[in-house]
Amino acid sequence: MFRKILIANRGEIAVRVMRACREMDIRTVAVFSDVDRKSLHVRYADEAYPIGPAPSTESYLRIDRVLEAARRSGAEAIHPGYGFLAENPDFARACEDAGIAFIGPPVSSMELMGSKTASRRAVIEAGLPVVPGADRNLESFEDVQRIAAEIGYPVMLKASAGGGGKGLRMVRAESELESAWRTARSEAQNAFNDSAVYLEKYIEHPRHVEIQILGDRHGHLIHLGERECSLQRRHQKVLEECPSPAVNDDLRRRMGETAVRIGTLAGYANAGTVEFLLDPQGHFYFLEMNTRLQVEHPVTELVTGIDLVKEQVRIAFGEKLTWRQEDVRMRGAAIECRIYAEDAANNFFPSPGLIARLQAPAGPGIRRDSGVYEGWQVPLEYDPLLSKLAVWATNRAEALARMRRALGEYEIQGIRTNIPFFRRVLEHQDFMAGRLDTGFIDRVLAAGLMEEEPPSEAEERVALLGALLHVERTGSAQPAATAARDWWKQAGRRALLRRRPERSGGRS
Ligand code: MV4
Repeated sequence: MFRKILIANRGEIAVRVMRACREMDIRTVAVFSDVDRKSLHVRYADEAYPIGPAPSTESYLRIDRVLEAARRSGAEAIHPGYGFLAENPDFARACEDAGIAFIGPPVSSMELMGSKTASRRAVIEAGLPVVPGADRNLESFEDVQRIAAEIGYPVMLKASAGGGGKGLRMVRAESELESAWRTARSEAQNAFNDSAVYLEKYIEHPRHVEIQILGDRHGHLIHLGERECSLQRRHQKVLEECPSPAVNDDLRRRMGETAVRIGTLAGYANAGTVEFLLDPQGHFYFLEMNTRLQVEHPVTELVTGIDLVKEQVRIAFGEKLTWRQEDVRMRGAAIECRIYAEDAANNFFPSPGLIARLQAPAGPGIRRDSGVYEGWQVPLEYDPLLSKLAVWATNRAEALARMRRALGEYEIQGIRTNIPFFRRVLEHQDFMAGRLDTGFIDRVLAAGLMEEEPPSEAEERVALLGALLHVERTGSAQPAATAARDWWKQAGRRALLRRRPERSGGRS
């Protein structure tokens, strides 16, 4: 087995990969930018190398500096995590050229799946389901007009270079087509330096369901079931679960077999994810394939009991898969919340800063993948993901109750987080019933999910009393300094106030 692995990433995913390495008795090498000197992944690693200034283009995206750290440390393999260089075929090639194993798929699979139109064409040629639409880039508006009429409205314009909702335009009628085409093209040009767009039939109220696949370099590919990822905000997932409330054994088998065939046609090895849209009638369509370990992989691990990172390492070393399809069993239900440093009550505005206090949930069925610690400063240069809180229970209802309990135990002070948002989502009737689709988050936010309840009369009286006592004791109308606050006592008081049942007069 490898003796030493470099992790070309930061935050929670770097720590996650290192944990697998430690259990496998593999030494770990961290890389870090100037602002990450004190980060958790640097402290966790056996050794660490600086790779440049804070902007990721000067550090975590610098292939030359990452490879130089690998060479100096004597690492035999590199795990890229997700994001940064994870889906960059040039990086994978540069690793292999340097005689370092890239813990990921073959370069050719990454290249095929990196193009939305090329991967779509390959899936169509194999006779597998894709959303009806064009199988090539559309150069002229006349082409767009003709194909849109053939497909039938509503249609979706998509950037061929794809991703993140950029260059994505839904068009309800022909009268909107020309201006939508122009905006989609210029957005695609700005985001990807490639203005190519193509067309698909617009699927109404779809779910985003993805299949985890795992393949070795000896031609064996299996799937590990699905993840329900419909809860997204601005094309960013916020909560994922396994299994999907919309998938039964038969659908799982059909989607799984389709995913394995897509992996096979791509010559895939290592861990990958095939994304599908699932329409309300239960038809599924290939969307794209992600050639990396995904953020939400823990829910699959909790339900299958398979450690995806360890499998990735063994596969990259050349070992055969230890799991046959018929050995993969899904047991119970898992949910994950992505805990971000952002103010959910203020349009999810980023909230970096000092983590003044951190009290993590614990107890039965809880898994927390964190990249932070109390006393650490969340930098503003990167994605503000603090941790992923995942729970497992014997069924979905118990998993929801367990997640509510875990969120209630989670105390993060000094910065704002989206925990209050999750508390409300987990109490939403439609979410609890499993009635969700990709429009859910926008709908519930528009319906006032995060609106503050005005304080009750009782709360106002308590506040007034507190203010009076403060003036009396200090002789000052200035508020006490925030630094002197006892957060535990405060939290306790808030919780008590919240629980007061005597809310009088017509508020819900
Ligand atoms: C769609 C679609 C409906 N019909 N394609 C958005 C990002 C990209 N990954 C694919 N996306 C969509 N493609 C057709 N033909 C709806 C979406 C979509 C979506 C998909 C997954 C998760 C969240 C979403 C939110 C809005 C729209």
